[in-house]
Amino acid sequence: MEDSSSRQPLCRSNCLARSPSKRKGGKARATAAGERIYAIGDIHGRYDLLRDLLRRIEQHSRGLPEPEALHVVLLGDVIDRGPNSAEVLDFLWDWSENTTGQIMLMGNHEEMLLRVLDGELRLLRPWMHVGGKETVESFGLEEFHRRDNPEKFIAALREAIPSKIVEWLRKWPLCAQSGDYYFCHAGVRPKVPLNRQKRNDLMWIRDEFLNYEGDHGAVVVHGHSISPGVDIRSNRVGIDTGAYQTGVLTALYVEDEARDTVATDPDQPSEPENEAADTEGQLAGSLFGSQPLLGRNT
Ligand SMILES: [Mn+2]
Repeated sequence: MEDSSSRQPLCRSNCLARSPSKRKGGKARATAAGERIYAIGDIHGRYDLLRDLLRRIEQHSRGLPEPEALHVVLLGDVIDRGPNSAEVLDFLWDWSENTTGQIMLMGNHEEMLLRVLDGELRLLRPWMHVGGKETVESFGLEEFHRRDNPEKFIAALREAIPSKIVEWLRKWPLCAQSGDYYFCHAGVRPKVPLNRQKRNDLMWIRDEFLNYEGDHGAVVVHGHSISPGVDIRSNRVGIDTGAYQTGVLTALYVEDEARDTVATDPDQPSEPENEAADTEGQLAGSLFGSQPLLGRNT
């Protein structure tokens, strides 16, 4: 069977692949025709929640008619703070190798890691304090202390993180768009066209974006700023529900004019359907093997 999701790719790197559909006053916002999208908020090293949420997404998607194209968009900050960043990256790498249709967007935490690896010594200590400590520990290193030699530490970090992962991380795009929906990690600068947004704003912006009530040209689906539940506004939808602390990792489902949320429940973790197959190292195969969530591998 032909892979329809790779035939109709969501915009990846230049944010220009699809222009918003024409809307006449009051018409509901819609994705590009036939695109089913699940956008996932900040995972922050919670491998357990990522697996749980993907099971729920698969179930949600199975309950709907077969889509023309299916995408999972990760809104960045997959690492730091939580305990299992190495596993998260390893899983996402395997998943990307085995199926198509997922899009990982760069968050400010991925950027910090890359800048540290590129030798930005002054970032080391601040990064440790915002969750870099947990990431380096997940790769088997001890956190960086003031007394440590930063060059040596970075050399050890370069050894610890597989270079294929680092080179792949560097390629993560900053945004994606489908119809009236625009996806990025932090948000956009108000009054600047979506195709002229700056890298720094897309990954770091907060109040100027969060407090702006005007139209951005598309509904911006973002993470980065934690809200107690899905933060639905007319011009944006925030889905960072603070997973690393709350145990609630949230996904927004959009397809044509439909919208829904799928989230983990800290009181009721979802159970793997096939415990034996659902073990480390077989993730992509077991989750999506018989009934792939993303793409149809031939
Ligand atoms: Mn962030």
